[in-house]
Amino acid sequence: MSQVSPALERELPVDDHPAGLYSSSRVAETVPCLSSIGEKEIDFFLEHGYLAVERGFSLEAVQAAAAAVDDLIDGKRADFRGVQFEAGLGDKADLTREQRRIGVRKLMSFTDYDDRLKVLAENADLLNALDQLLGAAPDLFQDMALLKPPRGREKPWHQDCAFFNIPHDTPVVGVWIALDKATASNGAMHVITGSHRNGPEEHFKRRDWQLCDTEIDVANDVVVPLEPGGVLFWHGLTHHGSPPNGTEFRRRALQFHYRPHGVSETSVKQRMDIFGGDVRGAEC
Ligand SMILES: O=C(O)CCC(=O)C(=O)O
Repeated sequence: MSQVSPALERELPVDDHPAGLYSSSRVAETVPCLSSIGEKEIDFFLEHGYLAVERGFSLEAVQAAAAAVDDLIDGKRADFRGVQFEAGLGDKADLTREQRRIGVRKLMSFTDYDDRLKVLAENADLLNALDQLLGAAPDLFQDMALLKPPRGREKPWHQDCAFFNIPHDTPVVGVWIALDKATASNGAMHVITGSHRNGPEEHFKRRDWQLCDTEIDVANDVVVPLEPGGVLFWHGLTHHGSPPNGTEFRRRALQFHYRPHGVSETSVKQRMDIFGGDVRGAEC
């Protein structure tokens, strides 16, 4: 049965991204599990800017994490303030529990609120893989979940480092863990293979803080479908995004970002001097 009730359906936002911005003709290959990551896989990551893992976490761990996400949405931790709803949902007080669950787009900073989520970010095999991918001991510096609701919006193409006040040449690795099966139809992640090697690019405030649509190298788009528990690693400068969820069911994923231990913060101005296309009057 669809997760969209007729009442909620009317209020979900219309997606207006240009046609042809995502291609699913190239599909990511995966390595079997986190412990299969070795020299060959690190070389792949360094060349392509991403690495997909078929079974990163057990189904039990993923189901526990998904239940923890629902508990946070349901307000079981009264002190948790990190819930953000999909645009256009009106007064949240009028939503039923099910409508709240499927109306949430993002959870921010949850690992300290539920051990079922924290254990994933601290998993020994994950940290070992990150140690190799970063070439240094990893520090978790951001945790969030993008829970793409039924017919939820696109996340436009961007580089994650455009959001972080850290030196742009700091190696940053994002980790995306599928809680539901992610497919080309429900908004799986897409990456532009090798794009991290071009360095930082200007971002613009359009549908989001994003790369210019006309600059996306769609010919090198790779879609990353994953089963629940599958993991995507990507470089902080890799162009990536996700098209709208065209289905009637939510597509939930956790996201953790790691950087080498001991990196110090820069300022918004320093970040904008590099990534701020609008600020610098660039054309898009
Ligand atoms: O989960 C998604 O659909 C996209 C997530 C993403 O790229 C981000 O939040 O930076």
